[in-house]
Amino acid sequence: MLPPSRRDFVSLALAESRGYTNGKQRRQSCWRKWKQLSRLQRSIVLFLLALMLIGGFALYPSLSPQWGEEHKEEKKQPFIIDVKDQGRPVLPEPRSERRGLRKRGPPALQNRLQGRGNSSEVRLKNAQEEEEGKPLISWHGAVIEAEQATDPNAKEKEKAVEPEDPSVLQLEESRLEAVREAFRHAWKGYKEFAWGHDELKPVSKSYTEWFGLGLTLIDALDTMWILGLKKEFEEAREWVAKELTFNKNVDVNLFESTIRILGGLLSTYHLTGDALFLEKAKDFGSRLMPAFSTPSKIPYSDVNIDKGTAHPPRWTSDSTMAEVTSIQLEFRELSRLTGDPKYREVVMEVMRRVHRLEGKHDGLVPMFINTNSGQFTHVGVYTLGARADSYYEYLLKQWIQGGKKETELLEDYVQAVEGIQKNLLKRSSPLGLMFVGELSHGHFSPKMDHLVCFLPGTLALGVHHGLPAEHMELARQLMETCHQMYVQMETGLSPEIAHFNTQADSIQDVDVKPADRHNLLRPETVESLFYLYRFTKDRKYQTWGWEILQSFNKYTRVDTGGYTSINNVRDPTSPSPRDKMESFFLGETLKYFYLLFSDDSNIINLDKYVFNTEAHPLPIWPQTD
Ligand code: DMJ
Repeated sequence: MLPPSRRDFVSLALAESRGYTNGKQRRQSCWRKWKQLSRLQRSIVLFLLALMLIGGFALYPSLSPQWGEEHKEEKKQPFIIDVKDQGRPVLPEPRSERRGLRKRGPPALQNRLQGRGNSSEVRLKNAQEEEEGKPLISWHGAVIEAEQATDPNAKEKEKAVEPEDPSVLQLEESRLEAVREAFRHAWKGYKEFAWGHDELKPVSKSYTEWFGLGLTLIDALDTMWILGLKKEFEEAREWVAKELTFNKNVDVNLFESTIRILGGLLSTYHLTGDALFLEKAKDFGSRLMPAFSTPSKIPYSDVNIDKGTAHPPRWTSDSTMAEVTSIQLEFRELSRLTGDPKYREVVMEVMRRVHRLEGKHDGLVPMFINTNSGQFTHVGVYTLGARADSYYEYLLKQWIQGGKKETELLEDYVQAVEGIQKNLLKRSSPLGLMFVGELSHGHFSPKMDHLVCFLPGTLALGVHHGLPAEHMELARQLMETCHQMYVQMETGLSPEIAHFNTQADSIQDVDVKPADRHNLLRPETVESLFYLYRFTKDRKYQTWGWEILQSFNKYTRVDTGGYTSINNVRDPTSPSPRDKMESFFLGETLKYFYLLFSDDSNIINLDKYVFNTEAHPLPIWPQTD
């Protein structure tokens, strides 16, 4: 028989191990156990407890600052907007990456760039990647949780491990070849009937002159390089070297010549490394400078590149908003390359003044600005279409070009998107398509220019660079709408302007007024399809683009060479050619088709390049600049 105390102990232990005890019993047993211990045993237990307590306190101070630091570190992470004392939000610099090697050489770039990356001076980490898990705070206080954001790389990562399906590769190559073939056909017409002139008239086999500077040829240079059309590129280079001169007594439009000529020369210089193009860009850029000699510093629309004189259009002293705010990427880049700040200074002065101007409506700008007073004119009319479109595009793109430091640009962009969401969006009937209308003195008009179809691509680009995920949702919906602007037409080609039906009993979403039925071979929808495909890898965007290319081939291709704009997208039996191939068909439309059909995200990597509004890629600046 065990002594009573031992019996108790055993029975308690058994009871505990079977899990029969309640809390009160457990407390009693502990007390009983404590009392059973000898004085020495109790002292040892107490001593050990005291030791543990002291150790705990001693360690605490060394742990606490570490916590503090960790939290500070978190706050310092890039892409979290740091709200400083003055209340002005400051976006910390993105992490600077090591300089990449310049990769230059002859065309057929797309073959040799596989897996190597494009020529670049900076390697920026994907913004989304860097900000993973970190909240982004909008200028208007909304906190955007990073996990809401789409991971633009997710599909690309999937793609990287996807085994190369031969039928997919074959389809890709056949579509790329179809674009090259379309380019060669267009080039054939230009070469035979318009060589060295501004635009081809493919039906009458002649040409038009706008500036008299070989506009189509210059606009198409980097497209040929990207498509790998070596022979054509070399012939064009030869013309630039031997024939192109800016010593000409001609008036050029500041905006159009900047985006097409200056932008085309600068991007070709970057892709090829050929100093000829930089020299030409310098010469041309310096001849545009007189446009900025105005009382308000808001440039005139036209410059005579020989006399060095500038003037507004004959009927007004206004310039259009898009024109004065969509020349910045090119002038800024020219300053960076030449080391001469004057180009950057004149265009940034325009941005500063526009930023400060009263008269915006929730971040939306009027279509005109006066070159004498520097004030907005025609206040009260707001559109994302003609005369305002690329103002919004360049806010975002300048911010990207400069390494995401110029917070006023981002602020204006984010506010403008909020303004679009608040004032310009409506749904059509019967399909419920989200479209961007116009506001005229408080009256909403369901009119949408095809030009507005740049917007899905720009929104998607913003999300890729860290902006709110809800912009991507809007981009997807607007992309669908732009697609419908094509498929609801009998030719499968979009009109220049669409009117959306909003009444519940409508039969078709898109209506077109007789004067708006033309198609100028514009790029905006194909451009946005390219961005949406690059970031989502959803193949439906390629399919939509492929259908558009088929329609261009069916209704706008001229047998003897070239493509023509048409008068009537609603009449497949008589689309009525307008006899003009705009330079942007080669500069933009065909280039974006090619990039859309390519699965190689390294052909013009969007973490290294930003496209100007004429589809000429310019480098995102290295962080040391
Ligand atoms: C091009 O010159 C540019 O894309 C510009 O931003 C808008 N108009 C044409 C293409 O439609």
